[in-house]
Amino acid sequence: MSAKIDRRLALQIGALALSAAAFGEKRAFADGKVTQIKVGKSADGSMGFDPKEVTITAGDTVEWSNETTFEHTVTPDADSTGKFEGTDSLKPKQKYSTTIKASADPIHYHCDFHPTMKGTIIVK
Ligand SMILES: [Cu+2]
Repeated sequence: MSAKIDRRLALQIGALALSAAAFGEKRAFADGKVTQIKVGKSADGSMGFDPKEVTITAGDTVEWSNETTFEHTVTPDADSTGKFEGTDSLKPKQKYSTTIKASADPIHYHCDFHPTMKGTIIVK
């Protein structure tokens, strides 16, 4: 490979890296913000979701993380089926994130293993 071709290749790689960086920034902006919810422990110490209720903008991402030593699920209630997929078992230290689309009604979800664990997502 000649030095001339080497230099051309280096320029192309540089341009590619620049456009990837620009794309990355644009994408992060378009994806909206990430709202985090702890799974298993409520603010009051009981088993639940923390925060119990979040208000987000359509297109935002919600990320649940299991910070307990128990398995839980993040499952849409019957009235919110199809609003997001949800999980089977979310094991300790596992995370689940999904993008939430517009929803006129509040989205309700629960944990299949612990019926008292309930959460709400309000989409503005
Ligand atoms: Cu649970």
